[in-house]
Amino acid sequence: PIPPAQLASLIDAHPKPPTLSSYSYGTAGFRYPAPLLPCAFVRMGIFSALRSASLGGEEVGVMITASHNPEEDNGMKLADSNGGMLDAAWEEHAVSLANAPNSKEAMVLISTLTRYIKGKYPQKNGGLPKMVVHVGRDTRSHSPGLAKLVVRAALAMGATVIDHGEVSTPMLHHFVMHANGHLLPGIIPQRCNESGYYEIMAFSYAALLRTGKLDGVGGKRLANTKELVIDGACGIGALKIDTFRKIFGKLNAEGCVGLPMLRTVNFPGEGPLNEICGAEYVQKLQLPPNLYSPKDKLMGMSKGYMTSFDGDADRVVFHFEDVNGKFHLLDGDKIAVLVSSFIQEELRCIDPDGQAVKCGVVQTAYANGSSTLYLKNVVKTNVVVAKTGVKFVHAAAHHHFDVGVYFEANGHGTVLFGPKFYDFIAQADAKLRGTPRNNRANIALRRLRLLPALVNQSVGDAMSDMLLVDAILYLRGWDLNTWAQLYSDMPSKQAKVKVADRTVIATNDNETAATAPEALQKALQSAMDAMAAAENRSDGPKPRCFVRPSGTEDAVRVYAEANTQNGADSLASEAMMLIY
Ligand code: 16G
Ligand code: ZN
Repeated sequence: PIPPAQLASLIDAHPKPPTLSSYSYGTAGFRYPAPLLPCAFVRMGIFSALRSASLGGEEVGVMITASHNPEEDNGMKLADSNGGMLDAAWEEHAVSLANAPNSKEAMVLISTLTRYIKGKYPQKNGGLPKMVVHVGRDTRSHSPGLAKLVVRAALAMGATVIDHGEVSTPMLHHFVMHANGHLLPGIIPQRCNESGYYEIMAFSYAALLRTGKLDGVGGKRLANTKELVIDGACGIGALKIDTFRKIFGKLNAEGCVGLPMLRTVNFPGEGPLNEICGAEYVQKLQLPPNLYSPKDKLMGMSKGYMTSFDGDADRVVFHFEDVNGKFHLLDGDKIAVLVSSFIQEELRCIDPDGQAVKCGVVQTAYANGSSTLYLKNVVKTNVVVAKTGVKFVHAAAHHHFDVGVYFEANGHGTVLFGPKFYDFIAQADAKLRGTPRNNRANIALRRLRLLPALVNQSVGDAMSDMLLVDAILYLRGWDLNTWAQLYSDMPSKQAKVKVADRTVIATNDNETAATAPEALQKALQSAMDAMAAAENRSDGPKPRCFVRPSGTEDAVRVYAEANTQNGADSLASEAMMLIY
């Protein structure tokens, strides 16, 4: 039984900040300047315990981070028991509890939820079912204090708390997914802690590399993929990759072939978190990151092959400087193309008709038009456009495909393997038994079977995605130019407009068209048509632009692309004028 007085006094000790009218649950949870958060964090500690109880005792997670936002901000992402984002209906309960004006009203909400849960899962002792909450935090200076509040509140509810300390967001989601792994089809439960995470990834990655030479195609590290430099954005990813670097050393000693040299730069403390470095900066500005690490650490570093993570390591983009010193960005779209074509080609080695397993890619409106065209025409896969935000693209991948690849252009993405994929593997295994180990179908089977272990299926994961991409390049015997040149991006322009009320702009479900104000979409369409007429190209993607209210900021975002940078810039300016 929960001692209500203790809970109420915990809530009272952290009152609502007078400067904040209400907390809102953005695309990825709560995100505010850190001093505004203690009130919400106490209540979310209580809430997460209730969420666990509401699932009959399945384990849930709380991640304390503000991702790619500046150091001053913090926030929280809630992980449901399948490792994914919190269920939408429960988001509403979370928001109500966060915004209850005082402890008395908060306690009313808590009692209502408690009664509901007890009705759903009656216990012999009349209490709530078991509650387990996993807590993780990024490297922000205020994260430990905020984590403590969550832990105290969850403990006050009677929950068991597993405090993982500093971890990346996807690690926390991975722990939660594996903690409940016995409930999830296809997921073989692993130890839900850091060493379990490293083990499964390192093992499957090394095993994938080992299939490299078998098909006579790849198994080669070309000049510019020998050293992989990781820009950790001065956040958690740098620390965790460093553990991986040590595991690589061990694998090497054990004779594992094909590993690249790993070098980590931009550790916490070496520079400001996410500032002029990291995935958000590199992708939005299309510029290389600043290198904050001391000079001696950078000595002899090649600029050939680099990745940038964001502040909580759930996003990754790749980039390199070519021999002429020109910067090339390989963003989430390029990753989606690489990964989906790899999986599809391997599947076809077993099932040439490609009928057994439905593959597809989920993109957002931000996906470069060239990538969409390439996926449809060259990879010949299905493409679905979903609303921006991980919870939307994840749900779409799950809903539409047996193997659903999703990536936002900003580098957040993963692959989801559905039950039909696992059935396919089991059937292929039976069919191919007794055939020569090194025929192409058997090699493909070995590769495909490793993917669900290497890929973090709970959420996009910079580390897991990085290893997957690297393994594919190695298996294909590709260098970065080959990958970069699969297609050329349409020049694009992103901008934001500060408006008094961003909600006056509304869009259709997948944000590709504005539905309000009424005349807006028509005006955008004629701007696009005029640009298409001016460019007068019969091939390639048509100029495109859209506007949408941001889900994380008080602004309207504008995106435009055209066949020239000037065209994209002027289309974006026109769209901005239409919003003012
Ligand atoms: C959040 C989303 C990210 C999305 C971005 C869009 C998650 C974990 N993160 O950061 O996927 O691209 O919001 O921001 O869902 P915006 O609505 O301000 O453009
Ligand atoms: Zn992030």
